[in-house]
Amino acid sequence: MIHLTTAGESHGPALTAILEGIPAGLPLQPDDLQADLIRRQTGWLGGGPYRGASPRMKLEHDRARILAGVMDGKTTGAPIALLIENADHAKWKGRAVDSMTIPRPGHADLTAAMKFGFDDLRPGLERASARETAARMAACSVCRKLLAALGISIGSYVVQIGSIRAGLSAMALEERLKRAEENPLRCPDASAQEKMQMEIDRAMKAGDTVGGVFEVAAVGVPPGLGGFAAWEQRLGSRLGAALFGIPAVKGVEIGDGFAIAAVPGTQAQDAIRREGDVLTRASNHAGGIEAGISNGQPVILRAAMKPIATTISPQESVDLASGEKTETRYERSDFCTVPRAAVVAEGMICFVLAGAVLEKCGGDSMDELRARFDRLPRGAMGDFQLDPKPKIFW
Ligand code: EPS
Repeated sequence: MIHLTTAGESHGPALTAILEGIPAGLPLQPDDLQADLIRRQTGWLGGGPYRGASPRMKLEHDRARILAGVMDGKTTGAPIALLIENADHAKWKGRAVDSMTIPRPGHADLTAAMKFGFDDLRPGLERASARETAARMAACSVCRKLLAALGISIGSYVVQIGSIRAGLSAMALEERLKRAEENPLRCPDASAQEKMQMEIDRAMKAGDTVGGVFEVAAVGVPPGLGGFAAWEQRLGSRLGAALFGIPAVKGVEIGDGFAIAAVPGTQAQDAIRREGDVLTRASNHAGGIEAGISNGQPVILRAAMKPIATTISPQESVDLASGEKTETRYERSDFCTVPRAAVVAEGMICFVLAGAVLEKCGGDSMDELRARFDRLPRGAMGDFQLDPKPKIFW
């Protein structure tokens, strides 16, 4: 129902995004996209980036221009075109650039060279760079706006950086999401947050990088999004694919994911209860998705990010021009991107959920969409039509 294409190289003139399928009538200004662009760069809205974000984040002041699909401050239903200029491009334009022939293990350098037969590694890494997520973020922020108009909100928080884990088991989801916005590492646990910054500082001092784990939550998601009739309809498969589409993400879980594999079946489910006229659940191990369909509980996803491949300390490699054993050379990069990736993940979830809502409800205008969305069943007893009579099915 909705489709997103981005284009642009990390140090080219600009990044662009075309987002198709957003209904007409959604109020949209460049300022609406600004908060997410700043959060993607710095981790939060409270000031500059954390220590260990790429120095590029201080050079770029990402701002999206809306080139198409919006008239008189409202979407028209036509494709939305967005453009973010690369400030760093000025340093590259017209300049002869030294060849790059030594691939960094873990980056796109080697796989791109093998795949495309490049005579230099830059054409691969320029597009593979996580700079692309700026364009994605702007487009996904449009999806966030659509979801917000329907009462669906998406947030994220960091649960682990390197070996430091946040202690969040006693903290309600709402509190986690609120506290994540109060520090650039997006960690709701203040004492863990300090240790996480020290972990990043240690990695920087050692010329190394550090990975981690973040969680993304969507609140207000109605029951019934996704499907199980085909594997690609499953909401989990779509959300998982979207998270795996973020550079350096190597693991994804839904709800209690891998941990639930170790407990008996009777303890792994979320008991169904009736409170007055509505059904409630005793827990949310399922992360808001059962059998590929949203169940009305918060949708919770977790993603593990490997440490960034670009390190100041050299790593073993081979010069592809000479064939000689050698070591990697340093290119400017982040030392830790986990908090920034968490914000990108919010965007990806916004994109998938906006698509799933439009698939379920349709509508060419926001008014049509909203009217259909408001009529969706929410799991009240009166919504069910079960009949206890026996039936002959086949
Ligand atoms: C990024 C821009 C890039 C990197 C980083 C993310 O800019 P530059 O290469 O000029 O420093 O800082 O890219 C990566 C982490 C990567 O692996 O490519 C951005 O805007 O997010």
